[in-house]
Amino acid sequence: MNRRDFFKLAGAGVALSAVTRPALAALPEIVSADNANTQALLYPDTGRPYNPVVTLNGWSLPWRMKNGVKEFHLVAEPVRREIAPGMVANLWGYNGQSPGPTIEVVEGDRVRIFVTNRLPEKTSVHWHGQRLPNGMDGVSGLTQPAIEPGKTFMYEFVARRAGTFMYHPHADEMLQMAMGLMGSWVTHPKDPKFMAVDRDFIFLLNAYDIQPGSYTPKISTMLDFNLWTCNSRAFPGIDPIVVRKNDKVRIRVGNLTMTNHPIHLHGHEFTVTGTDGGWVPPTARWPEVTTDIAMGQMRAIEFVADEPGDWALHCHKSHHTMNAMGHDFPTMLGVKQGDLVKKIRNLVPDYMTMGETGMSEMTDMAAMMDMPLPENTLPMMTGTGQFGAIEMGGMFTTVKVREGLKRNDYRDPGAYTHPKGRLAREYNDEDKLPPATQAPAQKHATEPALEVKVRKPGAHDEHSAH
Ligand SMILES: [Cu+2]
Repeated sequence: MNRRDFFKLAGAGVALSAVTRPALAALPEIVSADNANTQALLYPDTGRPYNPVVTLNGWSLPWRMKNGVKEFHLVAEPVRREIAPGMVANLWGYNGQSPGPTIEVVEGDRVRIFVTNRLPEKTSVHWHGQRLPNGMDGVSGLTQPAIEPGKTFMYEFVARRAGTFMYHPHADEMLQMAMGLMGSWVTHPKDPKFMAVDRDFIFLLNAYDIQPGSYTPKISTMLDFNLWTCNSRAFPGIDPIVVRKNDKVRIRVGNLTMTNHPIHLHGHEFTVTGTDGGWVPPTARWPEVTTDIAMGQMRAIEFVADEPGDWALHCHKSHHTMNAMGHDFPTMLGVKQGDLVKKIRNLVPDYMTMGETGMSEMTDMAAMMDMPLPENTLPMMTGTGQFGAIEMGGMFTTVKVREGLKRNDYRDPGAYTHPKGRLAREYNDEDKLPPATQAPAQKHATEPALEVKVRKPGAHDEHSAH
């Protein structure tokens, strides 16, 4: 399929009154995405060669080469983003989606980025982590005047350092980032063989507070967000990371939420090979299965995908693998509720409790309690695997390791087929469970009487008294 098929030109149907016609002619065309699918790799047809990245549930922005300068055109604008099937959010983004498209350049490239503001308020773009002239750093008021609505600004600098970066506004920052205005940036090394991997993925961690039944994030929320997303997608809306067995895999993650996220990979150890500051020297790396990504940080992790299967990749804060629902319900484990809930709901229609045996039953709570979910609201725990409910939402996806995939095939291969005898199963013997016995008391092999001398602080002893 032609990559062009994925895109529509944003010109049609969009008011261009903000930008004057002669100015528009000199600007690079506006390329826009109208859906949240992971798009095909964007291979460079001009400039230095590089190995492109896959933006999870996103895409990379095409450029035009003008007198040796790579020119990109970002348009900050209100967008509608599908968070997962069944829920759409009114966000702010770039070029049709939130987050905006990934910008890919090569170390040493001269880059010119036109930024058109179609938001109702002023904005700016900060190129997070880059070496650049101070006046290109995008901090409104400090390093430049803000970009007023309808205006287009031009940023220009040389991408001096290879690595993983982000871009986001530095104007009314809290509101604009709570609305989803952000994007990823990769500066590839000049030598495509340096740190080369077989598959290279990138996404941003972001979070929203969208109350059940509504479409627009609350922008003053400090910590109590209810939608934890990767590239503004919540599980099961996040695409799987599909790799071939024995591929060397890199996953680049940036955090633009208001809290940290310990990102955990199942089945493999990885090393952190890149941070905000660049590549980690090989002698300074150590193996991990979880790496904490603080606010404003980026991490590149790498591993060899040598264990076939469907491996979970998720934030280890367990309330970050849940979707929006009330979090103020009481713990009812072991409490016999009978038809109490129904009686209370006669008085308090929205009353909900956690189940008496746990929360799994909330997966089909709507049916159980004869209560439909509010409009435009994702179930709290959702997603279905080949063995039933996964009971996850939020920052959760899978790394699908398969043999026999084609070189550029990133399509979801479906559920993993487990080899015979390599799947957890019910123990089904005729024998009864053995009776429980007391754990034996711990005994030391030899128990010499220990003499402990206690020296009280301040007490005069032979060291302090002269
Ligand atoms: Cu998290």
